[in-house]
Amino acid sequence: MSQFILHHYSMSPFSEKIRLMLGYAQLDWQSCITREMPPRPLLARLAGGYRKIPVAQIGADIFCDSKIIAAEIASLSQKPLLAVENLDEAQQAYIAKVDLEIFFASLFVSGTLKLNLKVLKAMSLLDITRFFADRINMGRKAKVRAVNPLKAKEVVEQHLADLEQGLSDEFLFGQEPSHADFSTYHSLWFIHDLAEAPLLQSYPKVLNWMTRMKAFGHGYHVSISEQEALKAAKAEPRLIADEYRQDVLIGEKVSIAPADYGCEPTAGILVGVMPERYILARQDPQLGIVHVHFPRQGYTLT
Ligand SMILES: N[C@@H](CCC(=O)N[C@@H](CS)C(=O)NCC(=O)O)C(=O)O
Repeated sequence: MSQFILHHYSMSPFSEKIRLMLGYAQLDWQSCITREMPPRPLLARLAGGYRKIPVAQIGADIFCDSKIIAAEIASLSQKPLLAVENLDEAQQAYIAKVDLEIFFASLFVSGTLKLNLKVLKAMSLLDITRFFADRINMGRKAKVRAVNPLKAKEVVEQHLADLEQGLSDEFLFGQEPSHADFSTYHSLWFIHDLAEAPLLQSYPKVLNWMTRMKAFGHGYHVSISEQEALKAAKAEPRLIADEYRQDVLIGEKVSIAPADYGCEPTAGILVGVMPERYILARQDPQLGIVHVHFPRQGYTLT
């Protein structure tokens, strides 16, 4: 069994992006389910303050943000197009847009009865109350306003019309799926599969592409407990090549936080600076040292 652990929850669109990527990459993985909102004591030990989902783990290396997780999947599966940094500027800009503006617009248009019933089935009333309080608070503290909720439907419809017009190949940018396909998929999955909102109906090419994407599945995975994930973290983090240990800040105490929303920082010692990522070392009394990987793009280092 592979050592790749995904910390996620079923209704999380960004987790779906990674689950589907794992299916496409045909990598085995271990599934560790986390709650829909903090507190998440296990993840706090692994990733510090970082509060977004998904988080991935390979032993004592912890990967925050779907961009960094995708870079790991790309290198494990030899599928370079899954890593954002291997794509051209236009595709990278497109991914930034769908992962922020289209993601939020999709959440706003997905308030269907069907979604509410699924949420009621999956969570207790107390947790639903906590969930909404948490998300309202997160929205208040956000540093960006991704989309005006009143314009969300318009934004999603324009996005769907653009996709329908642009889809001339099997996938968005050619015959092979890239990170852009998975970034596009997760928001539409939330609208179409989870909320069952009838918004995609008049876009046959988009629906066919969704079917092709969905066919990748989630790959072979086994469920593990939080205790097992903790046990896996009691290992040596992997070595960082000398070329990534040259930055003047290496060895300094820093904190890293997303620059958009959910901006809770993670503090640690900077031990690696790579073209696409920062690596922080954190000490846990029982686990020893863990290395936490963050993207550089969209994150602030203080
Ligand atoms: N930039 C992040 C965004 C992740 C994200 O926004 N995830 C949502 C769930 S789909 C989240 O963390 N919501 C708050 C939470 O679950 O606590 C990534 O690419 O992983």
